[in-house]
Amino acid sequence: MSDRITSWHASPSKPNFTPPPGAVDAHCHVFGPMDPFGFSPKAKYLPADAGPDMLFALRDHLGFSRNVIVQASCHGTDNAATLDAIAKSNGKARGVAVVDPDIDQAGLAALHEGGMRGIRFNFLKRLVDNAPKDKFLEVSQRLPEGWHVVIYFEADILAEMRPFIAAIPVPVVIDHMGRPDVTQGPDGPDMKAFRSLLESRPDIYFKPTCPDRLDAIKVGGGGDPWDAFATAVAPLVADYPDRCIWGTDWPHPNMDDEIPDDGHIVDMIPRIAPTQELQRKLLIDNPMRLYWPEEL
Ligand code: 0GY
Repeated sequence: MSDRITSWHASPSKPNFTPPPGAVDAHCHVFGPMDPFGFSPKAKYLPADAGPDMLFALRDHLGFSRNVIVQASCHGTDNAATLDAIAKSNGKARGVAVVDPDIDQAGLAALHEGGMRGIRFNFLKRLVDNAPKDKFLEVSQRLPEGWHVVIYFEADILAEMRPFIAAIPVPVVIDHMGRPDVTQGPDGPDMKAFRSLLESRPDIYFKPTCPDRLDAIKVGGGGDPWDAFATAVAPLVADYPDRCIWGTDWPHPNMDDEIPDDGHIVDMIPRIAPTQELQRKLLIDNPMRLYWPEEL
């Protein structure tokens, strides 16, 4: 693999929106540092180091209180870098692991002890070589108490994902709403299909996140300030206020052009969740229920 990619903004602006005290950035990652946390031999991208110090500095700069760190595909099923970041957070971070589905119960218990509260199943072919649904279902039946499953897929496979999602025995969180085409608008086919998935069971959460990916110029969107994203997503948050959690997606894996300004990403929050009540649910109540339920 060639050069290491720097996928994040060097000096993100201070957002105009001030997150409420206790707000959780519930979708972010760490990359390494590569020494000592090397990347997976199967990684599809090789990022520059973006370790916990950088993540926590960004958290403070943007006005957040906590992080949920999602194990990124470049680290494969070795969760050491994510666990290290959680350990360094003084209790202000928890995580979502990616595991070999053959992991034993002691391995799962150790991840729980290290602050993990869920596992992620990634179905993006550009990120992972295979996604064995039967094995994913088996491991999802023996997760530690209180865990959930995070699923990342794109809108074109939503229909084929439905029986799999229906069979998962714990709550489900869908990354980036299953990547709908937001330029279709709030009533377009992708959003309609996603709403129908949400209607299929009451414990599916979603992340109304990643305007920079879903409303990018290179996919036919308008780019920052991501108006199509705001138009398509605000009604979804309004209709499912108890089922959404939000995150920056820093350090924006794989973004090699149109790198977003994280201050602008935060300024999307009042555009998709315009009231203080919606903001509290999106940024505090819903993520706390999934990641720090003992503090409620
Ligand atoms: C995201 C999105 C992406 C990457 C990963 O684990 C990952 O590498 O999640 C992506 O490339 O779309 O949410 O981080």
